[in-house]
Amino acid sequence: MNWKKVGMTLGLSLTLVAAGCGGGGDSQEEASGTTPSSSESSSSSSTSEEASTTEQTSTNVAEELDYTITGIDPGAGVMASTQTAIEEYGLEDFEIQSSSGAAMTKALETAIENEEPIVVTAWQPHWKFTKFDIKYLEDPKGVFGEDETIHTMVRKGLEEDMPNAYTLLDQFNWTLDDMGEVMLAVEEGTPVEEAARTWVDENEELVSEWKEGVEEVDGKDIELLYVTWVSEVASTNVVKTVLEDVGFNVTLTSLQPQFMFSGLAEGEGDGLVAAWLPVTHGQYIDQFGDEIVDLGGNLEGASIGLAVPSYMDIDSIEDLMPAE
Ligand code: PBE
Repeated sequence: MNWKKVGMTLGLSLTLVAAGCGGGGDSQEEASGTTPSSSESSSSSSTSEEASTTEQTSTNVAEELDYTITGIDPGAGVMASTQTAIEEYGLEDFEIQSSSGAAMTKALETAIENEEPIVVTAWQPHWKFTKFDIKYLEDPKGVFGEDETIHTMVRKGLEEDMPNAYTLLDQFNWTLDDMGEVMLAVEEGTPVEEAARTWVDENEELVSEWKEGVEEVDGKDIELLYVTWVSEVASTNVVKTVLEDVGFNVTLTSLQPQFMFSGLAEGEGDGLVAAWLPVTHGQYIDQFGDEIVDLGGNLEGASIGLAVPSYMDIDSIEDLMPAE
């Protein structure tokens, strides 16, 4: 399989993240100012006016959004769920624009700077919820599921071939806040290896639990598969750092989501810490789960959904529906 090529393409999108972050930090203030219509709210008898406003808003929202949902890479679970949402909520007039995580956050940033409407495929943990004033749209039909757990998975035979790596991967476990710290450092410009190193050094106690019963090895090769979503860049690099600390020689291979799972099933790589369940990557587990060993959750409380800037006057995916 052509790992290199895929890796390079994704490497480029990482560069774009870095470029996109550099200048954006201090130009946000303006966007959070007052809304232009706030002086109108003094009029009291506005029931009928409100009703028609709601209807109009719906029409306008779909139109103003150009019937477009700004997505990320096509193989992402949140993209598949968005396609399901389009069907379930009768949003057939909408199109999902696929791009990359970096391009999505850039589009979000630009829209917010201009206070324009935008709806994006979103997930947490992700720094966009800290950096931007955005909200998930309610999902009354439950298309995007409830809280997700991120799982660690390894290839068949790893337990026998590399028991120490297996034990360490099995014991890897952290929280939303932990992952958030690494992600934020990277978003603020720290090279990811350095951010991972710092986090590992500052969290010795937790990390020592992952290493319990793990014996040092002498330069054994191990390959972890991942996708360059900012959350997975953070987790995979932290695990790499700890594996290196016990003597492994770690290669990270970035792939498109489907190849991350098929690659592990075929034994092309040794493990991954990036499987979101039950909904996000459910389709991949249906497809490849029998050929993969699931070591269980490494992080609880993740989530996916559609998100909009808080200044947008809608709260639910249902509100995207164009009025008749
Ligand atoms: N994500 C980040 C991935 C899983 C991790 C939400 C973009 C996805 O949708 O597949």
